[in-house]
Amino acid sequence: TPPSTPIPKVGVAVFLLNGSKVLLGKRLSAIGHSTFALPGGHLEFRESFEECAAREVKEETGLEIDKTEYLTVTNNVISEKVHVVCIFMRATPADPNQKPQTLEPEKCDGWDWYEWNNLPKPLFGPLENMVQSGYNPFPTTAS
Ligand code: 8DG
Ligand code: MG
Ligand code: MG
Repeated sequence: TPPSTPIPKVGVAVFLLNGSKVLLGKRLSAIGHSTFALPGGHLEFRESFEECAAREVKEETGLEIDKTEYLTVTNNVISEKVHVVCIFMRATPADPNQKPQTLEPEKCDGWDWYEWNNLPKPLFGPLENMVQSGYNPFPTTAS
């Protein structure tokens, strides 16, 4: 194959859940510029989904995570050149009171906690699609 042939990549995005809130940041990357998205990034060679989730959240926000679990996967054809199979995980912050830091200011305008019932707009396309479909990342409480 020619070196320029595009191939699908694997992304890992993390629903970091704090009470009824979720961590979102406004993207400054070309893909989804100015939209609100979860922390996350690309799976590295030989990495587990859990390891990738912890690494990307730490690199992007400085936060340590706990209770990391696989949720679902979506196939995201984002543009002519970008196709990402995205693994969605959920986790909780190890310290719920620790403030997220903007450690990659060229990629994110800043992180904040948002109520699931009052999400900011516009959401990053793949996340918007999940919310529109009624997806809920919170654990179902025993009844
Ligand atoms: P890296 O160099 O650190 O590995 O990558 P990154 O710059 O942090 O990658 P990213 O774009 O933040 O995430 C990788 C891909 O994951 C993204 O291009 C598309 C997919 N993805 C979704 N939904 C979400 C989401 O809500 N947040 C993030 N960060 N990525 C998502 O499909
Ligand atoms: Mg990253
Ligand atoms: Mg990222």
